[in-house]
Amino acid sequence: MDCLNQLEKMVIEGRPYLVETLVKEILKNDVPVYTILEILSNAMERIGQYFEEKKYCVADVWFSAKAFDKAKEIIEPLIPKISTKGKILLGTVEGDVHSIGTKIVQLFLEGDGFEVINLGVDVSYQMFIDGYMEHNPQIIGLAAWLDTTANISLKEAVLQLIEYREKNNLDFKIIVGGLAVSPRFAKAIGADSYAKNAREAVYVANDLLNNSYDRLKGMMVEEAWES
Ligand code: B12
Repeated sequence: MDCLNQLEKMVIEGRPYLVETLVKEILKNDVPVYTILEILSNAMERIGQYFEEKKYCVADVWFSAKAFDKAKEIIEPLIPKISTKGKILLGTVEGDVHSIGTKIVQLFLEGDGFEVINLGVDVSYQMFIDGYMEHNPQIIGLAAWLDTTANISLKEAVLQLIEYREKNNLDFKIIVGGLAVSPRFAKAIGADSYAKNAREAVYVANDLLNNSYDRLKGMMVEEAWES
């Protein structure tokens, strides 16, 4: 437990080398990878808060992102790639370089049995369409962090994907997320669903594909979508 608290602290303090040592130590003690993932997710959410409160500047955030990437590098190969639940194409929209959130969403979805193709950052609508043609996913997940990219690139990408879906008589679903997106905005631009965080993204993805999942936790998502 002490090591887990220490890990959260070291990610927040942005110390990649200590994070590497700690994650390896934690894994030796048979701690589930999912627990480590929760710790990383909490740490990164805390960093977002610190930034808002002006306790952290961009450089601090950058070091924490490096520490997060180091931990991700170690735990990613350990996440069982069962991929029985369906395929999801993920990406951060054009003009936006925020990637930590989508990486966390990817790890949570993979941990739940989805196959995820993460197109990374600065993804244009055409790249999403090309990605669909190449991988044939059941769900496409798009995210935006900046007001500008949400209002321009995300809106455009969702519009183009809906047009492409209708024109070709396809039935993939569109989920949107990221800090600049609200359930209301998601609905207004025509997305099929929205998730506030990685945990919700897992419930929403299961719900859209009618997979079984924890109904109680799913309710919270549905309430957010209704409001
Ligand atoms: C880290 C960070 C950066 C890092 C990004 C590093 C990286 N590799 O990702 C760096 C330093 C590069 C950066 C750059 C910039 N940033 Co910045 N950044 C942040 C910060 C502090 C934290 C974001 C984060 O990683 N949070 C932690 C993760 C775990 O949480 P999350 O991102 O919310 O992700 C969760 C959910 O959104 C959801 N989710 C994520 N993806 C998806 C996908 C789908 C499909 C779904 C359903 C759900 C989902 O699940 C995730 C996990 O639970 C935020 C502040 C904040 N409060 O969040 C500002 C913030 C987003 N940045 C901001 C700005 C302005 C910028 C810059 C323009 C700064 C500048 N002047 O250069 C540039 C933009 C460059 C660009 N073109 O994109 C603003 C945006 C303001 C706005 N509303 O437009 C914010 C809000 C800070 C602020 N208050 O000013 N940034």
